[in-house]
Amino acid sequence: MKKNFLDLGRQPITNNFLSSIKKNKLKKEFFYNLKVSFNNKNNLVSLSKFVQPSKMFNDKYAHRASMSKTMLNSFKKLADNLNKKYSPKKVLEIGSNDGVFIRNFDKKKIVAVEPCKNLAKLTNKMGYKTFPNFWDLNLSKKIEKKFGKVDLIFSANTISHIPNLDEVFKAIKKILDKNGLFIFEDPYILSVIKNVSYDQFYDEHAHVFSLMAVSNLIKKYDLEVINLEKLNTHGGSLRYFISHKGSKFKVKDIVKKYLKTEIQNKLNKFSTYKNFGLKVQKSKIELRKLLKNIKKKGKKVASYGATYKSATIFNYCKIDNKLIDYVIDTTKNKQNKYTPGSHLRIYSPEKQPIPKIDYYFLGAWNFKKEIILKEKKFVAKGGKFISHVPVVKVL
Ligand code: JHZ
Repeated sequence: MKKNFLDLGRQPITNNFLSSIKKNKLKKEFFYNLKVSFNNKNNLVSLSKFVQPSKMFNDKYAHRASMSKTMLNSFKKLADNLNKKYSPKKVLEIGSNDGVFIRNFDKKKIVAVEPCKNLAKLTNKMGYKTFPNFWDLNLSKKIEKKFGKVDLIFSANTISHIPNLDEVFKAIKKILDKNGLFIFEDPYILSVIKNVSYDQFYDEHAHVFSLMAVSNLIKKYDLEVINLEKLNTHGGSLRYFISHKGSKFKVKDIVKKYLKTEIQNKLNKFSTYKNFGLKVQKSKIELRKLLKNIKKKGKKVASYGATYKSATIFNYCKIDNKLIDYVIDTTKNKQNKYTPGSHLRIYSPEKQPIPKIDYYFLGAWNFKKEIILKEKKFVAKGGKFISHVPVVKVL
């Protein structure tokens, strides 16, 4: 049974960066109520109501995974390891975004799937065969007919975006070679709880996984988790290595170890999520208090990174341009637009309207290290960062 533990209020589509905030444009802005639930049957954390995928993943998709050095390096390291260890013959990626993973492979080996048509066009132009569709059983059958079974399937920050997980795993079961590997990574619920990073919940994140939940979901398809890797990316992610039961792969000890840790952290208990929900309410009060105090002193605050995550923060905490002056982002197609719901103007870091910003709120807190390294001059001039994870504070 699904039971709600968190209410994040009225929220927009996080990819809906607005070109104009004129009244007639704002009238058309779509909002929904964001509530998060725990299912005690399979231990899965999901949105209580899903937003229709076609509303989110369209031909104007803004996020470019290759905008961060951290992600470029993470995917290159994985691809190099996979090429060395398994030399896969056919690689399928589900949710290939701007080609940040597949660019590390021989073009002939790749089949990619990307429902955002602008992105699929981009990787097709790069020479990587990309299907501009949602991942489902029909598409899996179509790809198998054309290319045969695949021995490696990869997916980063995508499986968590698909409401119907039964369809996902059925489609994977169908096309994965009998000794093939399906590897996917997504934000880890234990990290979300520890960091109080409630901003991992938004329209696109239909689910936030635990190992327990993934194991429960795949067992009916005779699939099993054989290995795991804990990643620091996106504030703490888990990379699952999955194969058919009875394949050549043996289940590694780390899988049992993680299951034990999850039980110790009570990820199978509703009370854990309820307590997390209380911490989220406190975080909202603290963030508003901090920003109000800073603004009272006449200081200037910009948000660093027009992230999808920060849509949840700004809309839940009711942050507008009285508390944050504007947002900066390196992604060209977010610049000179407005953030969804909160309507803050987004600028290129090189073209900021205020020459001396006092504080940057880390909207992209998951890239804290990379950003602080990049912003040495800002820090040397007395500039400070604000973060809300794990507790609201000036760093
Ligand atoms: P980032 C998106 O979420 C959406 P977001 C999606 N649903 C998802 O799951 C994750 O990605 C993977 C900018 N930036 O990665 C680039 C700078 O401006 O945290 C990005 O716009 N300067 C698919 O948006 C944003 O910040 C910098 O120096 O929450 C980061 O977005 C760096 C490092 C980044 O994901």
